[in-house]
Amino acid sequence: MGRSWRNFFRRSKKEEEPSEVAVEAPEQEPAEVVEPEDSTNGLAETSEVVEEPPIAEAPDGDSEAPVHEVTVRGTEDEEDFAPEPEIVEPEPIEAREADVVEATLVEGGPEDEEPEEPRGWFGRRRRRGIEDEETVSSPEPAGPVQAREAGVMEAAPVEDVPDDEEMEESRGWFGRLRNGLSRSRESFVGQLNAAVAEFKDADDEEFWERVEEILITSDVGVPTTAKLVAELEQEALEKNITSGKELREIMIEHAARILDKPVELDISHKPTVVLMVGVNGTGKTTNIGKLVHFLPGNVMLAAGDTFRAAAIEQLQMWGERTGAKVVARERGSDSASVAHDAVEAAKSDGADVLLIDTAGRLHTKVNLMAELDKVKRVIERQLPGAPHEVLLTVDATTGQNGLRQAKLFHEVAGVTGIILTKLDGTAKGGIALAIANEVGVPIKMISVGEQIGDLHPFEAREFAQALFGDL
Ligand SMILES: Nc1nc2c(ncn2[C@@H]2O[C@H](COP(=O)(O)OP(=O)(O)O)[C@@H](O)[C@H]2O)c(=O)[nH]1
Ligand SMILES: [Mg+2]
Repeated sequence: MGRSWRNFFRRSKKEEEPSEVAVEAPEQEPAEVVEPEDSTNGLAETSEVVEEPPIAEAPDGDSEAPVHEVTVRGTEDEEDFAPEPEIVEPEPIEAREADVVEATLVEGGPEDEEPEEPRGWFGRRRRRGIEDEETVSSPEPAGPVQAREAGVMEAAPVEDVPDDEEMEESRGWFGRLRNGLSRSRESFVGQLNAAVAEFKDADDEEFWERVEEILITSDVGVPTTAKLVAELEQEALEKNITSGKELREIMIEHAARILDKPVELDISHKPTVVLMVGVNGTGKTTNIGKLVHFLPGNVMLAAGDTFRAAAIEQLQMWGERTGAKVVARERGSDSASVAHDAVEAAKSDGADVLLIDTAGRLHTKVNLMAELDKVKRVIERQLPGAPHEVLLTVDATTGQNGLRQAKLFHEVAGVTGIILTKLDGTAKGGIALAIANEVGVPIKMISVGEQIGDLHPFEAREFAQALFGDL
């Protein structure tokens, strides 16, 4: 089974009351979803600067700006964006839940072996004497794989035994995840299926080349494909694998290993400050709204996207729906000032978690860095050690562009976790592998639709199973 919200949040010891953490939130559409206004086609690399309101000096530590009121002026969007990524209407929930599929358990392969000379595409390139900047790193030792625990529940410590409600939630989620990933599965897994059906033995060079081609064109990317195929080929040779079915099991195992990273969200501080960053349109505000439903304790929101039309109302709407207090200033204000006010308010109100939205405009790296840096510094000054988590939303539909964004934001803002969004509208689910392998930041949550229940903690094996399973 997958990871539930209950064991997703790391809380301070005295708060760890197992009884009432994450109750499954009601599945309702947002009353009014603000039209997606922009695209996520990567950050501009040029020195062209998008017009922006002047960034005011960082507010003083003791500045008192009473700001729980908002005046919004102007409705048109001043931003200059590339075309919107295609978003497929999510299927109705009933249809998704009808298609619940049990996760089948797969025996793990060897976990600690160091690969010898890499084989596959990378090995072949080496043998051909082609230099490559990308090095194939040895596989990380597999951590505890959550999904396997379902099969050994008797042996697990008592607190790990999921209750009926969690089991139910997990099954429902897996069906939804599978559905969300159906476009990815149909596209590249469909092709892999055809290739694997013809698999006979691990010495077949053409077969491995075909697999590499499919993975590379499915946004898994060159370095990660090289690593994955080298590992697969090696294991298939060692174990003398001859059937497509066994090969698929190894594939799931190795993909899960690449994806498997610690995903807990640290909310043990009081208040815990979570900064949400990412390019416009990738899902920051919507996923803040969804996350509020699952977070235990008293949650406060800060409308740090002061630039985009309607961003403040969008967050306030989520505040109304969830009962979370929203700290905001008028549009065009300095977002660092909003962050400042919000941290003050969270401290004085005794909030447990403060989620801060940001703008993430498509502009230059220098400006992005200056802006995020300023917001972070202001937060740190108000509350040493904060922000405790910096979450980055990456829109899966943008494929390799999303990977570039993740690298850049991590460099600029020190990202602690990624929320991979819009996996429902894309055939590019393979991007998760590239992100996990190349960015070095765990994917902590994934989103497969616009509804509250479409956000979920990430679980490596479950994801690999949903992506590669049932070829
Ligand atoms: N299909 C789909 N749409 C999503 C998902 N996450 C967010 N969205 C939609 O993407 C659009 C942009 O989201 P928003 O939160 O405003 O992005 P922001 O600019 O980063 O704050 C909204 O219409 C959301 O409802 C998802 O997982 N799947
Ligand atoms: Mg937003």
